[in-house]
Amino acid sequence: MSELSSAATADASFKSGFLTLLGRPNAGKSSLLNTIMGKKLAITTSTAQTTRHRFRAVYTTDDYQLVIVDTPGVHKPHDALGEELNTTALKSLEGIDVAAFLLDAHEAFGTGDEWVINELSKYKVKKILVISKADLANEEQINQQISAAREFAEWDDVVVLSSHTGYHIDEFLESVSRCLPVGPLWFPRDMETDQPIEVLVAEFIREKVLLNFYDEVPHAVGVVVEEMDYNRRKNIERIYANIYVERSSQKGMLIGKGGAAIKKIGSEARNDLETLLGCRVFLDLQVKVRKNWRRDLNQIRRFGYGEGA
Ligand SMILES: Nc1nc2c(ncn2[C@@H]2O[C@H](COP(=O)(O)OP(=O)(O)OP(=O)(O)O)[C@@H](O)[C@H]2O)c(=O)[nH]1
Ligand SMILES: [Mg+2]
Repeated sequence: MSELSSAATADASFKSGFLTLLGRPNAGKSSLLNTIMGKKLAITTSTAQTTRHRFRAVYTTDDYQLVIVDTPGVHKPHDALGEELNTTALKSLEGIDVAAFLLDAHEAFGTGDEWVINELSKYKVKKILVISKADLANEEQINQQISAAREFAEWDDVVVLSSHTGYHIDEFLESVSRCLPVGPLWFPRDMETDQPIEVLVAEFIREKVLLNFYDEVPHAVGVVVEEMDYNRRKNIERIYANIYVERSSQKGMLIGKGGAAIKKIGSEARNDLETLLGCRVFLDLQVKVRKNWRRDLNQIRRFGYGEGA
């Protein structure tokens, strides 16, 4: 037994386990993860299919350790990328303790939600119904969502919350922790995510591309960090990354007139990266064309999205 786990199991009431966040694209899964963690680790945008990795964050208190698995939104797939994202999300239900199904309080309950709940019902896990974005809905809407979701499954608990205002976040964590089994500290207390730093950096860059261009290139964008080089004396991280798009017209758009667009993306990403890394950042971004990469499973995995991630 490792030192870490023996220290934790000395306390017989310490609990630990896995929570998967599941729901349709845009339901607010990554925002909930960030609010629980108290900082931005996962990227969030108002476009569907923002999350492409099965992203794990580790939340540790004096009483329990929770591994939170953020997943890509589950939806009817249109291409190989979509299928891969579904597989990634559903696979993360295997061997976990609790699943939270997020239902947007102000979006009408639809067949997409029904489909996700049916998938979820196939797994033997504790199930919490989360009505998200409570700040955007009234009581009647919220009650309608709860009744609709109750028609399709039995829920161990129901929590109405808002990641933006912090409403009922503590209640949600209490509810989850009640479902956790007694268990050891699996990860060091100060560990926050299992993602390599290159993946976080690539995701932060992709978020800025989506925020600036989501009408034009929503899902055609893939980002790969080629190199990161930290200079201790200058306390500066040099980051070289490629942004892949599917068509040369998209490349032109991302670069912009005289490079204005890519400069804007770069400076917005740099601000966030300096917070994430705690040092100055030099960011070199190149835009490249990789035709039809979303239909090519090998390419999707080379980017690190989906199943293999
Ligand atoms: N008003 C409000 N907006 C929210 C809340 N939580 C999330 N949002 C917004 O909803 C949008 C989607 O949030 P995400 O957290 O990216 O959703 P997601 O479920 O991770 O989406 P995918 O990764 O695409 O599946 C973003 O614009 C968020 O700012 C909330 O509590 N209140
Ligand atoms: Mg997400």
